[in-house]
Amino acid sequence: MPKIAVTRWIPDEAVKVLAEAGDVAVSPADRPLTTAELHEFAAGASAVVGMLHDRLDGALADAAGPGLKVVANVAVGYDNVDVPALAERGVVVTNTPGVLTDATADLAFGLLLAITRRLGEGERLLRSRTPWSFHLGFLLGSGLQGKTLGIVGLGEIGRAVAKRAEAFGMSIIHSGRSGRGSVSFQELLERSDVVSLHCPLTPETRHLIDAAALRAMKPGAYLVNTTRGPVVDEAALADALEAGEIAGAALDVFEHEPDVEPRLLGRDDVVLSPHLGSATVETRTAMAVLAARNVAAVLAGRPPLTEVKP
Ligand code: 8YV
Repeated sequence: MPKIAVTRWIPDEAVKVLAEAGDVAVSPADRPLTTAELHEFAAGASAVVGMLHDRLDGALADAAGPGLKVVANVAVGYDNVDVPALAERGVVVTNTPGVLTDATADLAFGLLLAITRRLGEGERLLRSRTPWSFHLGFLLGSGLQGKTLGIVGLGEIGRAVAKRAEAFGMSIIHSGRSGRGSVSFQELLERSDVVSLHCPLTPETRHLIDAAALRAMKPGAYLVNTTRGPVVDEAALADALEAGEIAGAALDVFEHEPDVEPRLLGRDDVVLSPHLGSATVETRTAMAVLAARNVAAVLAGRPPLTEVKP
């Protein structure tokens, strides 16, 4: 039976699918493996099921050995995977598009509501047992109706966020190449009341939101990030918030994940969640099962369901 190395806990439903295709070894560590541990764990594997915190590259394939056929990333993003290096070694790469679109769009919209309606601040106020009473000027947020949402990266998740925003009476612009609402990135920054990031992390999008981009945003605007942390220059974001250049930010992902820029942690105009975009029972199960089906297909000599082409 081929060895299938799974780098972190996955739901039983996915283990069952994998168990029909090979001998499944799930890392018992309740943390990301170090590179050395990952390489040792993958030795002799025909398939590696990896997480977004694993570096899945040529060195991993070399450590696994010539029997490695497939690397299945349990995420739609694959900036942690060196696809060309794996392709060179004849290894198929797969990801998990589609199944996490709604969950991630829901979380993005939840963060948007949390930051514009100051829910984090309100929660902290109550939990700190601070005395309060209702009054007309208390913890006022910013309404969404008639406001403009700027979507950076109009893929499946960006479109799902647009759909939600339309239902809330927002108008949508995006920096996608064409179609209704398409504007330049610069115009998007200048016009949006909320900028929501949905582009993948690539060399081109690393620090796309830098000091200049933040300066171009409206002073009353908010930033929402549910893609990858390094798309935002976190130090520049802290500077921009300190200088009052934007009104707030809601972040599910971090530049140096799991660490968070310390200056953001103490700010009331920041809402933070620990990479929960796809974190529902249903979605995480669907992601893991899709990854497992990809592995099973490749090991059986069939084409994978969702391949990342080099
Ligand atoms: C996240 C992800 O939960 O699949 C991915 O690539 O990172 C998602 O599952 C989401 O993008 C973060 O909000």
